[in-house]
Amino acid sequence: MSQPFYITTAISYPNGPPHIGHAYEAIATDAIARFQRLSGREVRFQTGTDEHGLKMAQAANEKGKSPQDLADEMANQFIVMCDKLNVSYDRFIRTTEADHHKASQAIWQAMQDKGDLYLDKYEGWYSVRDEAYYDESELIEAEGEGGNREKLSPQGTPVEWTVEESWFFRLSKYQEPLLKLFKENPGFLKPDSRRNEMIKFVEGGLKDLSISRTSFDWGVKVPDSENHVMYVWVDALTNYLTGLGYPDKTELYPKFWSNGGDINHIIGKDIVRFHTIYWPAFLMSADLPLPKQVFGHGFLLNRGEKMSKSVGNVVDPIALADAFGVDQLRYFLLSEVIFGKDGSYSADMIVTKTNADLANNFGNLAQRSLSMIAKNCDGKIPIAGEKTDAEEQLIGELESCFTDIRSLMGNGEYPIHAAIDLLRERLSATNQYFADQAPWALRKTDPARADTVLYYTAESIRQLAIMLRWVIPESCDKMLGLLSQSPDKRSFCDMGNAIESGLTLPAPNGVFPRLEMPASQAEG
Ligand code: ME8
Repeated sequence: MSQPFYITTAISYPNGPPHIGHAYEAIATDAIARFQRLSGREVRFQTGTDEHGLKMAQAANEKGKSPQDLADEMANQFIVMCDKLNVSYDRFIRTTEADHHKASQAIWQAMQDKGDLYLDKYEGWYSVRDEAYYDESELIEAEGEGGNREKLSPQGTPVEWTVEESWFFRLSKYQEPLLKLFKENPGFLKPDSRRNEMIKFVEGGLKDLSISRTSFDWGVKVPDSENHVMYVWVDALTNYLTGLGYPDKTELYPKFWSNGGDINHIIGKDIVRFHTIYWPAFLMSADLPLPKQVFGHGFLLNRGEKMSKSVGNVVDPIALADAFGVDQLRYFLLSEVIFGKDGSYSADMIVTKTNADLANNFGNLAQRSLSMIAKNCDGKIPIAGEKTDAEEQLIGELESCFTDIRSLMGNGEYPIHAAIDLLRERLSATNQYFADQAPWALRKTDPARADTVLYYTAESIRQLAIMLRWVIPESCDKMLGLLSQSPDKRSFCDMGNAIESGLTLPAPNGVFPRLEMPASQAEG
């Protein structure tokens, strides 16, 4: 039995509704989780919301609400988004839950017991939007939102000079262990380009990290230091442990974390520092095992501009899914964006790509072949005669595609787009096979041969639907339903069980509608 697989997204700030960047991360992580499940692995997939911190407190204040009310309202929208997009999480965690406070206090205590925490005074440039302190040397000078030149964080967000009493974490102590981690373990941070950036950052010298706040109280209380709340990133990162029951170490924790667990964090490129420097340092301090991999995906750009709630050019993922279809949105994002790089989105790109690959390629193939089976074979999978070279090639290439996508998805870089490209090529090749063999013409000259062609076309569709199920689950399940495949016969281990002749099929109907540009999106 292969090792259990734990995969997480970042937990999102619910200071506003989810945007397409959140949807992208959830969909990509879901695709990887589904791929692993189809491969037969035991998977635990966690996502959720990061509800503490000054950013949440300020957003609530601006809206005239309590932070808890804002968190309740917005977290619900994130849950609705995940459910709508078929994101197959096992746990949706909210950091305001009592078990999360307990877990955060437990890791704090473990770091304190190690002698890694001390009380001091902090003075520095703080960005509320990034929830991070910056060094003077990291700041940039640029035009701020008021139009004047001002000091901004490296992310371009406003910073304020802040002085407060604070607990500190001895991050400096972990400089060498972190460099060792990066150097000895090249798989820890992917893609590679992000690793070099982090190595440079650590080599530049690590300062101890301020990890508590006294200026506000919306957070997890520091044990025995009641006027301090934890810096939001300390509690946020701990969510990955909370979801496994930590500090209880009896059930999920040993299965997915401690026993050499295959632990994978999928996050955006802007928060790689928190996940590959602070997080492993906290874990080392608390004597807990480290994740196997942190993957920093790229950003989704709306006509070339970074989207953010603060900037205001947010695209509502639920509206997009309503306009184009859930699987259309999933397919577009996963096939268009090179995983790890930035990608761009527009409404006409979604329409063009999904019409070409889903409606015309996959949809037409299924519709044409299954209607022929309905009409000419009494709605039953026909009997296959001897394979000719054409079928040998068709089936042989599907087999190698199956091997190739598994090896691509197992190489630690998750080239989702490349795996989908291979599948798209197989869809085109199957369409070509169908067109070349022309079973409608064979029907008149050689009906047994026409049956053979229809059989292998149906078998190819079955295999393709199983191989694409992690990308577009709902459509592939519809397709497999049209082939009368029971729900427990739709995993990678069923690839080799060819469809049975004589199986009765339901009346075929279209799985992928052709999209028109909806009027509501025409401007986008
Ligand atoms: O960073 N394209 O929350 P968040 C792709 N609470 N991904 C994007 C994106 C975009 N345009 N914008 C944001 C936080 N993301 C913290 C995380 S984890 C312990 C705490 C990604 O709501 C972003 O990179 O700002 C992050 O991975 C996730 O969405 C949540 O972002």
